[in-house]
Amino acid sequence: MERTRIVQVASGTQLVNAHLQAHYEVLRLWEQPDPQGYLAENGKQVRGLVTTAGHGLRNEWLDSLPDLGVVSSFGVGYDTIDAGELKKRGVQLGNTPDVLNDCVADLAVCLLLGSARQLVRGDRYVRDGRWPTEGAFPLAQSVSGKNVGIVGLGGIGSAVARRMAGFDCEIRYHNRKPRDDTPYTFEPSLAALAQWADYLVLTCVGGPSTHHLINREILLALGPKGTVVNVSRGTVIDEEALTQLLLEDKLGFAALDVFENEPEVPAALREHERVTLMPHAASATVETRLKMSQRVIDNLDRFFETGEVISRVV
Ligand code: 8YV
Repeated sequence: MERTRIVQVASGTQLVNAHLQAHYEVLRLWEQPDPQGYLAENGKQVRGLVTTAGHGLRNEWLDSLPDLGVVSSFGVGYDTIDAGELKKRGVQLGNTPDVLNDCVADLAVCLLLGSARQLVRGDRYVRDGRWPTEGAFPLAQSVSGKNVGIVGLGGIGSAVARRMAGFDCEIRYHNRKPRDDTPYTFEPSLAALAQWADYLVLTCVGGPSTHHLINREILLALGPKGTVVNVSRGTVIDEEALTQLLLEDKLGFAALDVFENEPEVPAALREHERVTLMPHAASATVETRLKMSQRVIDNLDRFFETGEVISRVV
């Protein structure tokens, strides 16, 4: 039997690679020095495309893929994929929401606590043998009972809120619209939320709608005792303003999993002692990556079986 032809943009997890290899005719785009030219020659009869939130999909490719019906992307974010363009062309887009909410929220809390209690610095202090000679470590910031502002109360934001409520924190949130299914207080003004919050946690979507949402004004409102935690997208924060305000001591702390120009992180952030850094790893546990992989596979297979992906963006 002839196999369905798909394009794989980047090598995936073992599970994804093995499944695709076993069930589809896979065009491995990442091995092509000229992806555009390769697709122009081989794109006919391609019915599916598998990519990741990080690698996305270039609109220029689409004209070479006239038979494309489905895009299955590894990750919940799809800011690197033009969902509107796919919709226009009648191509379904599937992503991997929900299965990673707990895992991403865990890392947000980990970053928040780690930054507040200076976990990384403390570890280094002990390892470097400074404790016996320099004595007690500088005092940190408390977490329990503090104010936590959440920017983007979706599945991940709600999971962060539940966790921080367990630390007796008061939770407020800013969204495009208030939600009527949560116990948390809606704050229509992002600046007012930042002013109120000790910890401002970003769990909103990326893309043009949130580009530099967290700008100089918002960071100034958060202030010299405030902490910004970002597990959303690097583009949500004006990174230059963030760096500047940290250097001027007008912003307290930053705990970041994502950056504007990943994997490049500006030296000023890497060298700043009140910054905690992670290499975009909020969903990167064995268990969660397995669930995400399975959803990528299920979205694709289900589309070819029923005409509908499971987790449909468009
Ligand atoms: C992954 C992510 O790092 O889900 C997302 O949107 O950013 C992360 O879970 C990403 O999918 C890897 O490309």
